[in-house]
Amino acid sequence: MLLRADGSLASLLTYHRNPHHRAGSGTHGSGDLRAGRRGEDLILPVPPGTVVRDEQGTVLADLVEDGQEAVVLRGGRGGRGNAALVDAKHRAPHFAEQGEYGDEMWLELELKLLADAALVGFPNVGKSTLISQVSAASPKIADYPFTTLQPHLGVVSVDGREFVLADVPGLIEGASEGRGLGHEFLRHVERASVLVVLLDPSGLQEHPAADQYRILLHELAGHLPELVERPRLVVVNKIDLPGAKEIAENLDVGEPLRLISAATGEGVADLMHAVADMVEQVGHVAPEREGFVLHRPAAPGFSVRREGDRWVVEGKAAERAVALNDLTVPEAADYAAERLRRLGVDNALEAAGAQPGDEVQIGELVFEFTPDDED
Ligand SMILES: Nc1nc2c(ncn2[C@@H]2O[C@H](COP(=O)(O)OP(=O)(O)OP(=O)(O)O)[C@@H](O)[C@H]2O)c(=O)[nH]1
Ligand SMILES: [Mg+2]
Repeated sequence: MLLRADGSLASLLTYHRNPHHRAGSGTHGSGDLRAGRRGEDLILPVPPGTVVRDEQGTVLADLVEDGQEAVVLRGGRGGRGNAALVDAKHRAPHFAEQGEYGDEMWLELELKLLADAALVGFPNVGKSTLISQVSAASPKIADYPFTTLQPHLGVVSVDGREFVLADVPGLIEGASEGRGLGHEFLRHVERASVLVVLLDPSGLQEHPAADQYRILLHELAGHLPELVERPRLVVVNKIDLPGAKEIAENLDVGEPLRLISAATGEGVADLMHAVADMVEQVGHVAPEREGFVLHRPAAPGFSVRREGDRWVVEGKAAERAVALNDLTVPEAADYAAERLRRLGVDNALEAAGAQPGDEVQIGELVFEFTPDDED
């Protein structure tokens, strides 16, 4: 099974709704010189920024950029046909291998904060109101500053396109020097490839809208100069309030303004289209992470444990060694025994204290331990 980062996806919602996926099993090898077919690969698309963990929480892959892939599970190997099992001792084997079932496991998929667009504005301008209007995110909304203290992410769908919008806590004058947790909040803005600056024309703000804009740019630049070069949209919210539209229409910040009311929804759909367009132009975020880390699952091996007066050998490689279709054929049994010895199963059993004649179980097969004296 293969996971592939796909830039056209922005969420893991589909795996939430439909968590089970399976790749094909291998087919059996056969005696008429034919090998079994390999189980088919399953490719699961995930959004860039997806971290893949196994059930123990070990990171298997960190898919950062579009197109990156990670093999997390192998499909069942096809059984080898008799022709492939020929060796010095077995010139015409009358046995073939069984196809394997693929492995199965639960994977934990986590999408790291990678917003395409971030809402930037003074406290109380309506950032949380807006994100809760356009996405499933539902941060607390209240008529006092600093209601939001942690970034919230929402996935916005606009005619088949998706992007991730972040509601970032409000910024204030001096934020870039650390005022009002400024550094912390500004860090969330760094990763977004598009900024949506929200201004509040109502008298509820300490500063008039034009000043809000000037101060915000100053703080962005103070934190990270390149933030003012980021593509951005400038938006005036709350135009439903009495007199607010007039103020907004007379506002000149040297850039085109979009007027909306997050409360009534006026202008909101148009704004989301514009954000989606801009995100598309800029491309999804290239996050600053260590890059692509791929951790392969541990190589299949085997383990030996005692169960009552029997030794149980577990693990893919050992089970594969005895997965011959007919172990009652003496040469097949020899062949299996040889493979087990080469894997080190004999030595491991001996080291664990197995005595000649003890019962050993591998998969369905139970046999007597008969260590080879050759080595
Ligand atoms: N009339 C009107 N009120 C709005 C609008 N948008 C937001 N509000 C109100 O403004 C207040 C602040 O809204 P929030 O969405 O919490 O503002 P915020 O920008 O997230 O604030 P912080 O999290 O503190 O930074 C709330 O009382 C909202 O109901 C709007 O379009 N029109
Ligand atoms: Mg808020």
